Amino acid sequence: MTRSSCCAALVSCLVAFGCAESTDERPLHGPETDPVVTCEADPRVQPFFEGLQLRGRHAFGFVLRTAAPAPPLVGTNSWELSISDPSGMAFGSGRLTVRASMPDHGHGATWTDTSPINEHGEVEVHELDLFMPGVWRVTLEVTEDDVVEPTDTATFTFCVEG
Ligand SMILES: [Cu+2]
Repeated sequence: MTRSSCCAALVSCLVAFGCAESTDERPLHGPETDPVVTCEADPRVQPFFEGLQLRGRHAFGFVLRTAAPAPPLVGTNSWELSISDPSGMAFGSGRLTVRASMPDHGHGATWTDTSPINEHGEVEVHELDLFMPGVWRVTLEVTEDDVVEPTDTATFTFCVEG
């Protein structure tokens, strides 16, 4: 049941039966009445598909080539990405740092993954631990060799159902 149909059902219940004055002690929210967590219709989330491409503010390209599982599920996820420089050529050096957070819950992930980008601009991330259902924001930072600050960043926002 979606949240809106849940509310509609509650309103019609109040109108028809005067539930507000009921002495029934059963809580309105609990295991039987809470909807299954879904955020697919959330306007912030992006449809998740293999081949999804993002561009950073400094024109680096980030392509999510493969994801296992696809779409992402609660638990450990593995992604393969390709990074291109502002001219569109493979960015074949440096490293990719991945961070994750849940904006609705006000918490981050317990991990940060930094992996080397190979000479073809490819990078694999194997330990993306998305440990709760909901909206996840995953930030990708590409950093050149011998540099501390990220050269460019991009953010995926997507729904992990549960
Ligand atoms: Cu959370």
